[in-house]
Amino acid sequence: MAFRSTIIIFVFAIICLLNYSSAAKPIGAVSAVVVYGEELTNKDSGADLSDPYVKLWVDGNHKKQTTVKKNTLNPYWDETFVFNFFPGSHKLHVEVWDKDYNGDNDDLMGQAVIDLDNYCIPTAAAPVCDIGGIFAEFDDTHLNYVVLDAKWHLF
Ligand SMILES: [Ca+2]
Ligand SMILES: [Ca+2]
Repeated sequence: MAFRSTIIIFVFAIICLLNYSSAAKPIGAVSAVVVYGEELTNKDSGADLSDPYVKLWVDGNHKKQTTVKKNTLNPYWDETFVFNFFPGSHKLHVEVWDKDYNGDNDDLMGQAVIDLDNYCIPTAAAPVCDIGGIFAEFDDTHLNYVVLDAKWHLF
């Protein structure tokens, strides 16, 4: 009986610990607009073009994603996403995927990690930081990119 109680207390302690460690409070929010992509990679064959969508997240947040734009390498989304930001984690992750409908896994078309600190850092004195347009380039050709428009602010 005592052993059982010990286990229950132990499990309870672990749950409390997990809750505590995941309870870091956000100090602000990032608003990111996925605007459009240009000259993206074709990951379909024959006469078909990729069906791109974007997954994006800021460190400490769940992934979010845009709608799928069918059969295009120059998609236009204009979709807005809001993320929390936490102390010390300020990277915006961007992945473009080709949706496949024939039962295959979707194909990764490109990915980029954007360090928001390189653009500007909101402070108590200037709590809104308008990053403006960001090119998420997926190779060095100056083609194959997604344009985002982002701002972040402290609560
Ligand atoms: Ca494909
Ligand atoms: Ca496809």
